[in-house]
Amino acid sequence: MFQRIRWASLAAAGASLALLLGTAGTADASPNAVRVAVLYEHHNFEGESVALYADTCRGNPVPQYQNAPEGWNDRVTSMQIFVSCDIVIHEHGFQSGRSARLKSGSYANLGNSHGFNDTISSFSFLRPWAGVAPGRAPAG
Ligand SMILES: [Ca+2]
Repeated sequence: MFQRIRWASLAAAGASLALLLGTAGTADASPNAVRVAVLYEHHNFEGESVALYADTCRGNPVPQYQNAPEGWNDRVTSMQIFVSCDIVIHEHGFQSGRSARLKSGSYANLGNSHGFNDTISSFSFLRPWAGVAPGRAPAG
């Protein structure tokens, strides 16, 4: 709820939005977006962070980040994922390379747990109860 309110106020701020992103930044947010994850630069949720937003993970097509948010390619080491979506992390852009599907939870060191230290380049969001394999969302 707080995130929705914050985004609304940021959107109203218009041109000043870019100045406010910083360490608590948003990425590709829309007015109906909910926060689905926070990315962190270092292990144990330290260093700079950025949130990922999606309108929903309950419909098709589910949203994707074809590339990491600006400045975040090959940088993420820990991650928190909230209950709204499962997230597939991908080694390369456009959902290519190695991948791993992560359910909601706290991942303190993606290098140790999944071999993904400073290597994530794109994301897919999946409905939490969907049993499909990681990868691209179904087309239209
Ligand atoms: Ca990469």
